[in-house]
Amino acid sequence: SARSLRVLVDMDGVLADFEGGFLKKYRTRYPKEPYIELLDRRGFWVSEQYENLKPGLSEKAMSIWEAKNFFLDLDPIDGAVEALKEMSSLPNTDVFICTSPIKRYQYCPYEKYAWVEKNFGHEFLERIILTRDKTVVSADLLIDDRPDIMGAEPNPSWEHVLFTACHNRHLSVTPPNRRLQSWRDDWKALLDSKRPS
Ligand code: UMP
Repeated sequence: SARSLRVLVDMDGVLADFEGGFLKKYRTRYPKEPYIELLDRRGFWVSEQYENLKPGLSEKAMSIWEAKNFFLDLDPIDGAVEALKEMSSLPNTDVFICTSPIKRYQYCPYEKYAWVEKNFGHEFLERIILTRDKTVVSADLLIDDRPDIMGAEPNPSWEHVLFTACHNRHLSVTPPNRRLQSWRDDWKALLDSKRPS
């Protein structure tokens, strides 16, 4: 078939280590406050788990990712840079980075662009989709660590494949739903399973 496979790849938790970057800066800024080890993370929302740990802590958590250089300083997830570059170079494959910026917009949208340029190169700036609603973006696949992806479109065109992260690894994913365990997992087979035969 002439049509290319279109893949949306999420940024935080899939390409950029949001959880690791958060915990490191949180502990540095609030050394006397309790924190949650990555092994004990449950649920997509860091802010909710911190609020449950101690009332008032969600504001301190949010202050970390709302600060200048938080998104810019994130380390890439293991294997992500190599995998995404290779994916983009495959024939009949269109790759987009699809990410939801926080609503406190002073730094985040700019830093997401700068992070992509720094880690993937200028040409990947063509590939960024910033949206708070991924359901209205059409694609064959969405690789994302958020379990519940909802929005205006009740029947998104993509298959959501759950990318394993500290907060979602205990969730049971049952067929036909699928996981990608990491970038060392067989993402090429996943893409091939969606290609027209
Ligand atoms: N985020 C929050 N609160 C949290 C955890 C994450 O606002 O407790 C933000 C960080 C990202 C966005 O900008 O949510 C997640 O975007 P996606 O990974 O769904 O694209």
